[in-house]
Amino acid sequence: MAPLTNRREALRAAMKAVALTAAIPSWAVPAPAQGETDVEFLDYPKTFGAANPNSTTKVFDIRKIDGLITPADQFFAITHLNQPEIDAAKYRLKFTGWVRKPADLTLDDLKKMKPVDLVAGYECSGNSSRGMQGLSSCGKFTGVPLNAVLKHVGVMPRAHEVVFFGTDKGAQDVVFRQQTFKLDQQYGRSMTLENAMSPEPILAYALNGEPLTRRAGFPVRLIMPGWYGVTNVKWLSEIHLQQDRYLGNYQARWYRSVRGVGGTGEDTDPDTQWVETEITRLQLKSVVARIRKSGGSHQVIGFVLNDGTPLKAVEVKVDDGPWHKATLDPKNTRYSWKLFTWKWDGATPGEHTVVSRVTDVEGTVQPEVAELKRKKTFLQDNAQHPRKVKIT
Ligand SMILES: Nc1nc2c(c(=O)[nH]1)N[C@H]1C(S)=C(S)[C@@H](COP(=O)(O)O)O[C@H]1N2
Ligand SMILES: [Mo]
Repeated sequence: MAPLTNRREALRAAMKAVALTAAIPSWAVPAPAQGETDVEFLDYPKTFGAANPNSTTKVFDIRKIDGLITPADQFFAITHLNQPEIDAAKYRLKFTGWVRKPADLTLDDLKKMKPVDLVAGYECSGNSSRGMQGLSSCGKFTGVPLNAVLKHVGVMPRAHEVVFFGTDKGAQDVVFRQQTFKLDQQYGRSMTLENAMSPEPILAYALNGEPLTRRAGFPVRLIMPGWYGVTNVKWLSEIHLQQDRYLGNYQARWYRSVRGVGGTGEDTDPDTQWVETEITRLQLKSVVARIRKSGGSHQVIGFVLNDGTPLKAVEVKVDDGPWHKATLDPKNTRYSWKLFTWKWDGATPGEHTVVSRVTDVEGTVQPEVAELKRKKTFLQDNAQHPRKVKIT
């Protein structure tokens, strides 16, 4: 990557070039001015982001946020099985099960249909303070609405469940009572027909105006805006319509949430109910991502992820001080991540804790860490995340 100063010069030049067009969200993160610096976060582990050749996980360093769109080469990635290399010319997307015309669509067939752009911000459901919130990104995807494609192939009345299979395949543990089978299975996820026919999901073939990279699921992937990343099946090979629920590994076992509800709050309380659910819609979350020093003032920048419900407020708190209302970037869209900023005046030198909290119009408030105490699987951790910073 180019040194920061060169990048800044390049950015400034780019900003001039695009003048008042909407290409760069200059509001939330204004063009860097002379003498602006990033405030140091003290909470990153030394090994953060270090390239591990054996890792199939790629994190996005959220301290680098400089606009709504994450560059494709910095986009986070999770790969559970292999990363298929697919020849676009030979690519076929199969439609099977309760469809009127079982079909094999080519990439060109899809590209001939009316395209839509969708800015979608999402995170892996395993994203949390443990990984410095680095399993999240936001991009502009281009593709065709899933409902248009399903209408094209024709949905039979028997179909209630839509299953999406990736080309990737690998041995997965299938536990049945005392037995564990190691079975070769494709990556698969499903949703109800009603969700699949809603206007939102798309079969995407481009990210930020370029064909998907291999890591991002070339040539075609599902994007379900407002849902956790696990739904966004990459290297899509087959869409299968069936009558009954699909219980594949990544739908019903590896990814699920288990939390205690009711009773006194103790696990042993007989009134506790253990609620087990699938991983679908993004739980309301906000994170402080970057802090910039400009003259005597500081700008706190962060993002919100959620299911698209309009937001009521984002607030920021320093140490034990009061909550201050942050400002949302007018360029945010319903399913983008929502950037916010708050001007921190009078920051004193030394170490501080900075935390954000988001509330939506339904009255849902982002929980504190302690409120998620009864959640057993670490997924869907949307707790407030106090950040440690050093003001110089
Ligand atoms: N085919 C396939 N699709 C997949 C996965 C996978 O392992 N195989 N990982 C999922 C998970 S768990 C996440 S969080 C997202 C990550 O999307 P990204 O790699 O584009 O960031 O992809 C999802 N789609
Ligand atoms: Mo994930």
